[in-house]
Amino acid sequence: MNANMASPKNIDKPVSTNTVIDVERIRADFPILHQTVNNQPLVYLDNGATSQKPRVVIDAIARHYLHDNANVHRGVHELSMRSTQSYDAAREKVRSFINAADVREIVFTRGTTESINLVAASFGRNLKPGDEIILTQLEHHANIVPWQLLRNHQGIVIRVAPINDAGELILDDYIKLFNKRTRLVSVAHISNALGTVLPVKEIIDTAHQHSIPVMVDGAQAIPYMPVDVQDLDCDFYTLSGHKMYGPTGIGVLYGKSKYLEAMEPYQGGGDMILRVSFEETIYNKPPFKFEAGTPNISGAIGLGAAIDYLNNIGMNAIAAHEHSLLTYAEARIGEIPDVRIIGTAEMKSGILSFIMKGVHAHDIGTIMDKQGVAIRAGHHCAMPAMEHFGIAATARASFGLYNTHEEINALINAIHKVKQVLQR
Ligand code: 7TS
Repeated sequence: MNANMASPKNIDKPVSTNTVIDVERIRADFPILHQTVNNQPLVYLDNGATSQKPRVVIDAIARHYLHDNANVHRGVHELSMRSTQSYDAAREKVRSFINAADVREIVFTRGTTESINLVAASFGRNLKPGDEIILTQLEHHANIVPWQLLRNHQGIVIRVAPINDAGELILDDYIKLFNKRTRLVSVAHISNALGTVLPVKEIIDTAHQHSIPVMVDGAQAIPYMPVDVQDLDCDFYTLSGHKMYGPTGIGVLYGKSKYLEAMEPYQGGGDMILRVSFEETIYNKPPFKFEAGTPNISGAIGLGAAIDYLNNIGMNAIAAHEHSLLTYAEARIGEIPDVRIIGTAEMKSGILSFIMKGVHAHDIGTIMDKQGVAIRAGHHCAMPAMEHFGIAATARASFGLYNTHEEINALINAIHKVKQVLQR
């Protein structure tokens, strides 16, 4: 486990204090895992892209549609009240999970991509030509392109904090990027391409010394380790439900109230208003101000069920388990000639990117699929990070709470098979 973790001390009960997990019991909760692919047992190691869903999440969504489905907030009838109650309960579960101070700081979105676009559009609206934001070389495209859109329209300047050859942020260089025009820092908590856990506390402390707010892209961190937004003191935090064993199409923007209250709405429509006339519209308060239209009700309910599931297992236990898988996988992969790990940061999550001499990453992925091993191959929507290493793509195995050490053996065997087939 890594020392960069936020303390889970403030997270409300019920939270498991487990330090180990019973993987076989957990695997029984995930129906999809029990199948063969290409006549081999499925070994799902593409959790960084999306995780599989436990039955409790699938059941919560089904239950909603089977028994309670109605629109939220608008109805006086029983089903609408049930639906609203479940939707509100899901928001409270998110609040508690990340230890936000207030439920009004939890905005439901489509996912991390939309959360970042929301901040770029709404917070970004007040930025002036020449104002600067700081990103890092490690960012997912979701934390690059929205800022370029803003640059195109408003002439902001994007400054990029560099990384070293281990894939770690060079903090000294980051600190030097601050000046009078700096307005926001936006950084990944964990790099999806390399697995680096960024020192977000130091990043945030530095920015706050300059009175600059920080957004943390938590898409990869949230399913991996305990996150306490008050302890981090981040100003915005984003997450995607589908990477944390919940459904697709739902995510969260956490924002400190002082920022959410000052920001203009992102989209206009129903539910985000208090009163509308053709002359004037009075907006609703956060979070509703940022949730125009009928929300993803079943998605929020499914996300709430995923949070209950994670709390029962315990985030410390999950991080310890995935870290143990990483350590084992790195040791075993290190024994294979011509294979190089990309991303060797001291602080890493359960993400293992690698390349093989003379073999394209996509070919690695395709041959591994024939062995039933699902990984991702490509630039992982982090082209600037790839560029740092002078490569176009990597093969990436990303671990989840249900993966086993035996599956790492299957991964290693599949890599040997790739060598056999392609390096003859
Ligand atoms: N930020 C990070 C760090 C990510 O890993 C991803 C998705 C996103 C943002 C975007 O999240 P979304 O849920 O809005 O799509 N990462 C990946 C990946 O590594 N493989 O597929 C998607």
